[in-house]
Amino acid sequence: EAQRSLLLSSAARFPPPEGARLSYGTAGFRADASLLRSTVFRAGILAALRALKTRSVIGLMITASHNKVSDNGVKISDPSGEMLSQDWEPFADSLAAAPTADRLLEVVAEFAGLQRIEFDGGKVEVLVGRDTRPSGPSLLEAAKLGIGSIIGAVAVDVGILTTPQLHWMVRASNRSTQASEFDYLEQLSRSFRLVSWCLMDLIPGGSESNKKNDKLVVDGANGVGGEKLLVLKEMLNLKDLEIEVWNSGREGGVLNEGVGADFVQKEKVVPSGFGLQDVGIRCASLDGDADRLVYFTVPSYSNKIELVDGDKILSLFAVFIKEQLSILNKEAGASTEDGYQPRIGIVQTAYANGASTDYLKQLGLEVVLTPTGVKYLHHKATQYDIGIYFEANGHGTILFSEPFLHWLDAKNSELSSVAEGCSEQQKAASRLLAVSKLINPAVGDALSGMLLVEAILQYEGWSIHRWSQLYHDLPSKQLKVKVADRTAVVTANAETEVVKPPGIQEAINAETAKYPKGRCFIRPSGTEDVIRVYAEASTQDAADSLANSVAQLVD
Ligand code: 16G
Ligand code: ZN
Repeated sequence: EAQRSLLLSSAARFPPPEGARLSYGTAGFRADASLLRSTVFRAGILAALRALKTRSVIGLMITASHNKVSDNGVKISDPSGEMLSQDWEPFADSLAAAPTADRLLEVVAEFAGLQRIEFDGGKVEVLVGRDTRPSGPSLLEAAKLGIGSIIGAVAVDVGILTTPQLHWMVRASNRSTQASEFDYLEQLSRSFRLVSWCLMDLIPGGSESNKKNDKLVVDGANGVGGEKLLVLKEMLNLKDLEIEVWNSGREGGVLNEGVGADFVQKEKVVPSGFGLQDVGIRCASLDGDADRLVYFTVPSYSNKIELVDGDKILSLFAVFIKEQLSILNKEAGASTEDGYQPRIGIVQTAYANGASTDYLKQLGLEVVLTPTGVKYLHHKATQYDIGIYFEANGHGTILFSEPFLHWLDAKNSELSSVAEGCSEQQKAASRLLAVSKLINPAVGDALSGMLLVEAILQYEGWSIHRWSQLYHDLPSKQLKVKVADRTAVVTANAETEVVKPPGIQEAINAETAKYPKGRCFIRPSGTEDVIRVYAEASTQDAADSLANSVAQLVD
């Protein structure tokens, strides 16, 4: 009864926006910030119920990532740091859509009954983070009131964070390890030092020769990532690598405007603040909430960058891990009898450049595609001992299974007890263990991903150009088409095939067949009211033309 009246009275303050119907899309609710107070309040209720149901710490992140500064959004992190379990999404939608406070109460009561959620006064926490958007503070208040309207749930304001920091903190809280933002930064800098040490000092045939050249210039998208990187840089106190941060937000530029990983990857143009002074230098770009990372170089002759996207980061990680595993296995052949063969899985989406998929398959790796959206890729990657996933847009990470890590640990100690000095095999085990500590296991994380890229490039002794030449991207083109109802398009096979409306796929096939190395697919966006078109072919003109003709089929 107390619960009912508490919920009713707070809900009355947050009527849903008129004429807007929001849905928990690929990455939570997202809209113009002025429409979001009611939705964020309700997301607070959702997070509180999720915390009661799981009896764990849950996260609520207020961000619209790479979208424009006037937008905002909200998404929930599950106890493991993963995205909200998909079976709760329909409930999120009904909560957001409830037209009145009374109806909201009914929706909550019904769902709580169904899920057997008990309001027994047990205390649970929801960590609330936000990015640097000016609408953040007001939405934070809405989230806190939503959480506070469920008895037993407590909102903990963890301040301005990157999305991956929040996911990491939720995961760490539930493993009762140190879980503050400082702990995150500590873990990153400590494990980067460990990785550098393992990769440099344990490098095959010596170390010093690889420590050279090194400067990295980072575009912080005028968002939270740039600011956090500046703090991390202080903690790292690197000698062999100079990190410069542009667009940190401290200089007053607008979030995501002409800057950031999404802009760089889609437009392939030099971000604002970068120019001739950066020619030939290794550059990286984060998105507005720092869960995406791409690299690039600035050529001297044009404002078109040379892009090193998520597919290439994935390839770099895959090459390195495969190398270490084969060192382990080679010598293991003779000396070990456990016969354990870890399974590596590479997870991509249909947006992965065809050249990357071919390259990875040629390395003998198992490559699978999932639909777009971190939740799909992440889930697939958990099914391997080492699952490496990346979207071309730069979101991705490496997941190590618990049994594999135990095996590595055991291997590591076994080897150190038998070998005189340090065998190649033991070095490989140490390297992999170090990597597992650096990389964020909850979600793609631009900061930890960047540190790993830097360590591997040093280890391999590769410049960004050498890295970029692992394979050559096929020219590609992306378009979006505004449609009345994007849900009319239904896809299958990881979005590579249209099943509805009938006939379209045949027409796409017929167009695609006209182009050498042609590949093309369409899919409804999960974040905007559009149908997206992706085309690839052997020349840029061909890719453009294929995309255009398929876009006309959709119109
Ligand atoms: C969201 C997804 C991202 C995906 C993008 C596709 C998460 C955390 N983010 O930003 O992975 O690439 O949506 O957008 O899942 P679209 O559906 O509009 O093309
Ligand atoms: Zn993002």
